[in-house]
Amino acid sequence: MAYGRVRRDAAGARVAACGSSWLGGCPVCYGRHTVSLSTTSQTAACDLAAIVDIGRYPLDDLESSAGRALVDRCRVELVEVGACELPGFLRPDAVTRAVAEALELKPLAHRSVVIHTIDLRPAEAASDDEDPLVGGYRTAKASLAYDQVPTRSVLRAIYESDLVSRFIGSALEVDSNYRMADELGAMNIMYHDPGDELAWHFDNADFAVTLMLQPAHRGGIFEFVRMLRTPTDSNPIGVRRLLRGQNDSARTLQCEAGTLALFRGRLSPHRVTVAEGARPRINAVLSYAPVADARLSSSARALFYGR
Ligand SMILES: O=C(O)CCC(=O)C(=O)O
Repeated sequence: MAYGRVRRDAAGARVAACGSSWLGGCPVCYGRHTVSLSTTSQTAACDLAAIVDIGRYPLDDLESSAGRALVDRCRVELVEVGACELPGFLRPDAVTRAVAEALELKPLAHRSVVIHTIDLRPAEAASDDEDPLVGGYRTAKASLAYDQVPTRSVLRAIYESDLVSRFIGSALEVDSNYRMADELGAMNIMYHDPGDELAWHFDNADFAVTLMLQPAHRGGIFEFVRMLRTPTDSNPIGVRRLLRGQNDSARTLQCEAGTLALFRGRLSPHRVTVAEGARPRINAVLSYAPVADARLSSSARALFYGR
């Protein structure tokens, strides 16, 4: 995949796609863009620079040595660790705004408690004694669908940026990386109130991209076991051991507020431990696909969003 290009003015300074200097944000076009569900970028580089720490993470100049080093670091971590964390991806004031926006929207989120297998198939009931591979495990959370996230929000500006999509595609070494075309599932805000959790699961997609806005007061920790399966070995013995609590090789991601995390979840089981304390865990899940028109099935929509 080609790295992104940066524009320069006559003096050679870096300029945003809108043409103005992006350092310190763009006073000309910031906040005026309109966004809609589209595979076309709706976020100018100057808008992004006011939200993402472009100095630390040069998404607008991936061909530079710093940009190449960033992509290479992500690729190495994704192979060696199975996940990659970019702390401070979101600027602190953007985190504050995004949390305020998310808390205002929280009453609209769809709350679900689902019992499922580790392969995300519906299960009849939670069970301890039967084969853990067919047993049910509890996932409880509330999800805000993409069409409920307002047009001029911090999270839409990030998700609808081509620079972000291109960087994620480069880091994950995928040939084509499109924002998902699903009005509900493309990008979600997830809320974990006290007692909520995500049970161990393997994803249906190759990778997941999350952006932490507010960790739980206690708990709500992302845990994963790198490559417990391979494309040719579903490793039922190893998976049973994990579900019986006999695998102590799980790693955790720190996921401080503002951290972008990339994770290969199809072969590496992962969970989010029970959230505790008064402060809800809030993060965004950004969904991408190798094709331009990827959508959820109607059953998945009903399960995740209740409509
Ligand atoms: O909320 C998280 O940190 C993890 C989300 C997750 O497990 C997933 O998207 O598959």
